[in-house]
Amino acid sequence: MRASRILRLAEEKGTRVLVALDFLSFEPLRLVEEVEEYVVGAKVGIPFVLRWGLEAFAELRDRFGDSLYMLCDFKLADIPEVVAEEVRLIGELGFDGAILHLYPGGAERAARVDRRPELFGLLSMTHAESRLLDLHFEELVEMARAAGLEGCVVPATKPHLIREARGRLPHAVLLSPGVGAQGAPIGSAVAVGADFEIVGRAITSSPDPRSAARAAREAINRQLK
Ligand code: NUP
Repeated sequence: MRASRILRLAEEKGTRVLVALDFLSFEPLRLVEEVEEYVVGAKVGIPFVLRWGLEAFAELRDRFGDSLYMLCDFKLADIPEVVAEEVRLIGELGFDGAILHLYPGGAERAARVDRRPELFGLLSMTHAESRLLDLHFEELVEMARAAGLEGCVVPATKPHLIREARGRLPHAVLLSPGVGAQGAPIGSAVAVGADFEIVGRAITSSPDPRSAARAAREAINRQLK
């Protein structure tokens, strides 16, 4: 199943950038206001919630929910019943999508939650030490496919895995972090088959996040031509 809202917004706005709101050079509403025109969505993770609170997410959702895809990145990993409850609550909060670990049992159970957000399974991680996941890459791909998840997260720092995921999951929406601050060039993940690039510090730690977001959008769009 293809995640629909993020693809529709990407078409309308002409951008494949998802901004990750972990390290912010301004307070959240101000930062998102600066970059809103150039990004398809915003990724909210545990650092955001611990620093700014869920109230800050609610403000973002109320203000930008129509023009931005709201992605929750808590990397869910628990017993299936708890992951299912987490997914349900994340949907109730107004997130469009959620990232989860592909632990056996959890993905299948989460996918059966009624009126749930779209789900993205983590196939690998960007940092070099993440070898355990990579040893099981094929099994994780199969788990995401069998559970019918809308998409997966694949690292821009490991382009061969993006190519492999694209080949094995032709209909999945592939989100790719690891560009910019973590070293992969912005645009390099879509060049090998990712649908979206998750860009954090290259935008959010910049003194001029608006220009950085515009530059990221352009670097990615050049690769799509
Ligand atoms: O493997 C992953 N690597 C990664 O960096 C999976 C992720 N979800 N992320 C997230 O992407 C990470 O939590 C952060 O929010 C973002 C990358 O941020 P930056 O390195 O561009 O600042």
